Amino acid sequence: MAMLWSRISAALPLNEEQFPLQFNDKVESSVLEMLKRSRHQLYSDTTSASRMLNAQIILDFSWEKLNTGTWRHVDKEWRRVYSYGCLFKVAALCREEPSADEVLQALKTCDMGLLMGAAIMDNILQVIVQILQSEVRESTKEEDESEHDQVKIPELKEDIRLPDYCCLGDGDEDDITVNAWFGPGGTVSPLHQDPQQNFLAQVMGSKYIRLYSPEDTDKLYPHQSQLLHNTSQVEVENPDTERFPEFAKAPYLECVLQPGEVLFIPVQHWHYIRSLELSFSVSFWWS
Ligand SMILES: O=C(O)CCC(=O)C(=O)O
Repeated sequence: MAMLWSRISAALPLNEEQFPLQFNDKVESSVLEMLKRSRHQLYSDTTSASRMLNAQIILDFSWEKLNTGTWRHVDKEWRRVYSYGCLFKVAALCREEPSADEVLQALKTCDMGLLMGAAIMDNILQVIVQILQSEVRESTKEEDESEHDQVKIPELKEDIRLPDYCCLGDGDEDDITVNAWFGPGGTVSPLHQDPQQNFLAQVMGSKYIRLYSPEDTDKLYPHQSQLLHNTSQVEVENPDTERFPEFAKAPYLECVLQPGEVLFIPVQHWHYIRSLELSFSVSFWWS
């Protein structure tokens, strides 16, 4: 693991002056001070305990912010602060001859930053994940592959190819949005519509799906608020018939999507989805 820190530090800015820390005024000055302190520690000698303590304070503070209120209202600045916290924690873990366990902790920390944080410094956490993964691969080459269960986010993305069908439209390939949907049986996506054509590909497990035409929008009782106007208020499989009397009159199509199958959901068509078991699907939105 001796070379690990030199590979990670090569991905970092050369010195403190070149290391960006810019936030808007949503981020309190006390937090900015902690971030600056961690940045300073990155380029100076101190104990790894002290590095870890500062990083953990940043992580704990921003984690509170990420978990207050609904996700869509979380300010992106706090997601960036969280990513910086992850970066400083990885540095604290990997700086001095890390054990195999510390490298795995660093990997998990990067994964959390990639999932919950926002991209910082040209997505440096992604770059560090790749360095850490090659380190883990090298140091465990002789062991049974099945013993390694670290999350492989970049690899997962490389496994997904855009279906040729997405080229049927006039839209640019860069405008195709790929989303992965992973959850246990019983996970429900409430009835909603989206502004693009969609190919929903089922990889693992099966899903019950209902489609309603946009022509029947009036019978589906979309929320009034601007934010949720694309989502129905009706609980599709247990509708409140007194509040939503017209819902039962809306015709629909239904199916169970099985692994290996792809469902075309035309633009603006309302869809309700319930996974029947542990399920993984990928959707491709295109125009
Ligand atoms: O599979 C799901 O649960 C939701 C998929 C979906 O809503 C979409 O692809 O737009």
